[in-house]
Amino acid sequence: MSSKVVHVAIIGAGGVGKCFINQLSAFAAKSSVTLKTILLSRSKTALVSRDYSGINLSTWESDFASSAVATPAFPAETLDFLKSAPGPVILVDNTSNESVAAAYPQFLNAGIHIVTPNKKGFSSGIQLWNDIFAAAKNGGNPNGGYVFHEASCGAGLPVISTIKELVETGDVIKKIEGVFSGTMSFLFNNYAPLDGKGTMGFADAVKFAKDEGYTEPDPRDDLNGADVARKLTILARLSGLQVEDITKFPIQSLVPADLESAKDGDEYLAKLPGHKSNDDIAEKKAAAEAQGGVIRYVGSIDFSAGSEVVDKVSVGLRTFDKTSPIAGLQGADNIISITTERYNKTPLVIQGAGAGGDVTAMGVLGDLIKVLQRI
Ligand code: NHO
Repeated sequence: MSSKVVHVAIIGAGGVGKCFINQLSAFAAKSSVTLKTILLSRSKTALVSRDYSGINLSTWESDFASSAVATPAFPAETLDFLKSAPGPVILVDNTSNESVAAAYPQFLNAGIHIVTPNKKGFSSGIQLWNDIFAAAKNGGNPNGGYVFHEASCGAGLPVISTIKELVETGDVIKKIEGVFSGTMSFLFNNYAPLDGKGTMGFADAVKFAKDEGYTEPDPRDDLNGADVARKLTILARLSGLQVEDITKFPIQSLVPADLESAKDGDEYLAKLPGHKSNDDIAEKKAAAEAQGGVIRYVGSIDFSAGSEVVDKVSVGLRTFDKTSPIAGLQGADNIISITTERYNKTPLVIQGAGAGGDVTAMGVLGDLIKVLQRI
């Protein structure tokens, strides 16, 4: 008996994409479904299996290096190619590209399934969120494709699936708070460690986090708080709070205003030592220590606070008692604490590595497996 064939199109092969391809390759070798990767693209060049027979994943890196095939135009050419596949297609978006995310509704409406760690589709304007789920099978369109985005918050940690299940089973979310950024976690765990022995200045701690590979290529993309704000927007929407976009609640940026215009991450890192903003953060660190606490960069959604999004959602530095689980985090770990009607006295807590290629790719492959189980 021949096995079912499912086609996979992978857009983006950077840090997460490479890990994903390795994991997919190992999974495909033991899967009862025949998985054929028909597209593997980066911004400029691609591998394309025009006859839909599948790309050889064991040699993809060398094949890619010698490929002169231009990446098919997106979305039109890519959509036409995928729609003509002789069977179901799962599109894996491993980019952080906003225009790729903006085209999800078209792909879903064509019955193409989407799995992605890209936050843009789910944390930009609410209209895109509504359009994505109106087009998706798991949003009510019987002819649409499935869409899953577990790794858009907490990498491979089961944050999104847990919140969805709480809501679907009739629980009511009261509060979500925690450390949502692996970069910010690593930065503050080193800058303000529990033992009070942090000797690095803030600028050195930022550089250390960058050198250890934890920050985005331009560290300002983590330090301005937008990454955490995007994750909170996703969780708030899943919990039933209509957040229009990330401009609707306060975000404490740790990038000083005059360094926002630095031309790139290198210029920012070069100008940060000696900048007055380091003294401001050092003062906050000292004030926290004087109270027996430490500063951590956190996000919070308190569904009972006030009546507007601006009252309920916030992102920024806060002081935590040294005995609190948030203060005691290690490395680049995330911790997400969810208080609900059911988990009322003791919140449900999810904790573990929240950044990095392998754990993020695991969330994406887990989503791909969810699609395979449903089609
Ligand atoms: P890269 O390494 O920049 O790779 C992006 C790839 O996309 C490149 O190959 C580029 O050529 C390709 N690309 C861009 N536009 C394209 C286009 N139009 N067509 C074809 N290819 C295109 O990015 P990463 O690190 O691999 O990230 C990929 C996605 O995963 C991003 O959306 C990112 O936000 C998401 N993600 C990454 C991580 C992580 O740890 N690296 C996490 C979650 C999601 O949980 C993690 C996290 O939040 C990290 C965060 N910085 C933190 O908590 O500190």
